[in-house]
Amino acid sequence: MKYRMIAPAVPNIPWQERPEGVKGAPIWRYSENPVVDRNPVDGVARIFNSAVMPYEGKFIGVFRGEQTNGIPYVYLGRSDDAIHWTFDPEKVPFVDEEGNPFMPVYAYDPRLVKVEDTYYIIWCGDFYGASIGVAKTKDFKTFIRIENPFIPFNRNAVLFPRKINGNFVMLSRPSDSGHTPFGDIFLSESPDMTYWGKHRHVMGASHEWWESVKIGGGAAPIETSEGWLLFYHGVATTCNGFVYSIGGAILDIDHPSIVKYRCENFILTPEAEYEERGFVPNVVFPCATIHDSETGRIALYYGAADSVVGLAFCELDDIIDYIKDHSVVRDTDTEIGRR
Ligand code: BMA
Repeated sequence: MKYRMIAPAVPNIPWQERPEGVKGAPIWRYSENPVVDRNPVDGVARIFNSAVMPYEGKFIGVFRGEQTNGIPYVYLGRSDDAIHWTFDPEKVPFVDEEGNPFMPVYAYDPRLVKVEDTYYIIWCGDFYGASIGVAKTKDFKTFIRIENPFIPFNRNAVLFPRKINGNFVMLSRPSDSGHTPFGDIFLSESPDMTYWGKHRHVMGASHEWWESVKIGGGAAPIETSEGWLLFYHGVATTCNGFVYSIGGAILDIDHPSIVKYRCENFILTPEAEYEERGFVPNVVFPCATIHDSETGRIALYYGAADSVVGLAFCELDDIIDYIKDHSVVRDTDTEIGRR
């Protein structure tokens, strides 16, 4: 391998070889997509925008379950192969730091990131307006909500998988109370997951047409020898509404508000029937990767059309080279992001 992934090996990563005829970015969809179909749990109409990771030799995940009353919550799922998932029938039972039940009003687009010995679940929820909720667990039995990191409005929060310069680091996207016709990715640091500051601008929309309305964090960044590999979402507007694609960028390893490379082309855009047709058509929304440092294989999990979960595959060397070969960065990308 040309580049290195600094992460544990995951020998049982789900995988399918690259088929003939992949055009554009070197990424291909799992032939049996979607991996989670409609009505997966009693009382849940759709599971999409969800995050999974290796756990005790198998896989675990936090899933956005749109209940039949329309309210989204986080559900826990487990899998032996990261393709066939079994979901807990009940919502994740969040508690406060004293152990009392403390359920969010709603929770969507969860991410799951392990930092040191703790797993953090991050979602978008109501804090007198849409903002970011966070909980921690060590055993996937007790889920303790900790302080909300930001005031409204904010969405698309993604934690880095390790501290950088001694602090936790989170990407987020300040927004409005509606469907937000703007949005850049910012970064914030915390010594303790309670107090957040040292806010920096990472990168903005308006770069290319497919991401000209807004962008937001996607999967937790992957540490590599070239920097942090970030799959994020970019939004275009059309006469039929928003179109969500997946983009790729590489952030500086020690100062991740500096964008080293940013791919001018999308990595994945709605093309498959289950991406173009659904509750919200034309959406591919990345929330997690499973990645294997031994082989450089990456399995990317994304929500499709706010209806189902899709899976796509790529290899570290190819995707980094594609991002570098098609990189266009502007001043607002390469500067430290403080004004
Ligand atoms: C965003 C979020 C995502 C969703 C997308 C498309 O604002 O709500 O959960 O996938 O819109 O509807």
